[in-house]
Amino acid sequence: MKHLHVDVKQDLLRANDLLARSLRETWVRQETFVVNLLSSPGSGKTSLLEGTVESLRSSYRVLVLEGDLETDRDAERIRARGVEAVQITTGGTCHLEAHMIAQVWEQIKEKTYDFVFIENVGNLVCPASFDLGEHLRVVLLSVPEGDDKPAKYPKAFRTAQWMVLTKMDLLPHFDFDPDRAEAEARKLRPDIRVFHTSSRTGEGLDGWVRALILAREKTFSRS
Ligand SMILES: Nc1nc2c(ncn2[C@@H]2O[C@H](COP(=O)(O)OP(=O)(O)OP(=O)(O)O)[C@@H](O)[C@H]2O)c(=O)[nH]1
Ligand SMILES: [Mg+2]
Repeated sequence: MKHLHVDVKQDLLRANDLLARSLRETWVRQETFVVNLLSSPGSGKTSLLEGTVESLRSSYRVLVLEGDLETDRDAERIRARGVEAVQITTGGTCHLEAHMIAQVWEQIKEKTYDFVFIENVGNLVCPASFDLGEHLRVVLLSVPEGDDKPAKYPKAFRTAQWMVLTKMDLLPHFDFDPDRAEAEARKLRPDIRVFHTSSRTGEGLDGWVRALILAREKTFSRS
């Protein structure tokens, strides 16, 4: 039985990866840059996205897919910024899977976007195993969570190209060392790119948005 369990999981992951690959091919054709955001509950994913879409919306076509166990509150927060958002409620599943994204894409396939942001379900473990076809995976770590988290939840930090240290305005109140968090993450992924942001003060948001625009251009440049 133990082996059967493992095989089922492997099959599931293989099917997910095949579907994710086909989603990525579609998005490359459409020049849609897709970003998958992962973090613990409450690390500031929606807050970061609120500021991000606000900056991008005048020049780019932006869509946000919001993954949650229940409620469409996060999608409402994005819509309040004048940007399209689709809520995917997983009804208990602790991560998004490629077939959930594919279902959304079936509905909206006639429309194209420059940026799609996928806010994964708040969880630092499960989402790390599921490729959603994204071009860029970003893990968020907030100051109150502690700088030891990369070592404790390695897969999220090993599979993300970028890490955002969020809630930097809270640094004076917590025993959090950004350099230690970065060093811990680099042990898992030496080339991880690190941003420092605060959605409260706006610190670091311009640099983060500029980096996203450049990453999109680089992905679709035909040099
Ligand atoms: N001080 C401070 N608080 C923040 C910052 N960003 C977010 N918060 C607060 O942290 C809480 C959670 O923020 P969200 O953006 O909802 O976090 P999330 O990661 O989207 O949460 P889930 O979707 O539930 O996983 C809210 O009360 C925010 O106001 C920040 O930069 N500084
Ligand atoms: Mg959220």
